[in-house]
Amino acid sequence: MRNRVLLVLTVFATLITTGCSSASTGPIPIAGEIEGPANVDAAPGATIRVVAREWRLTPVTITAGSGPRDIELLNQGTIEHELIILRTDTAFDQLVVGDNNRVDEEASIGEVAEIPAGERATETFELEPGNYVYFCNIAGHYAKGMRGSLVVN
Ligand SMILES: [Cu+2]
Repeated sequence: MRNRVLLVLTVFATLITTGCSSASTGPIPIAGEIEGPANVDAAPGATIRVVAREWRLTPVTITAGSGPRDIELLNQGTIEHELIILRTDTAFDQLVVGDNNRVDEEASIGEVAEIPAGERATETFELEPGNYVYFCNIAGHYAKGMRGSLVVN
């Protein structure tokens, strides 16, 4: 009898532990406190975090040093989003949107592919000095405001 109680307690404790550990890697809360400042001067070597929501990306402007940089996309919206980085001297809100409601990605230097709401993903980008625009290129999202400016020194 005592062994059975112990077994039940062990199973219960395992379930609680498993539940907690999966929660920490699962969806993050959609809360305001993670969204940072509108303009970021990225510290050398630090991961650059971009928060996606409908219909904006935060920060709106990023300044960073050149070299390999990790860029994290954190989706705090309610639908799927992505992050495309395009090298261009065009202002971040003046890119041409095609008939498909998307921006031409030909000059893209890389992307963080679509991630579901509540998730995050990081990619490493080789940033050379220059002007870039980052945006979500799911149809309609750029025009609705999901875009920002990256200047690499
Ligand atoms: Cu989007």
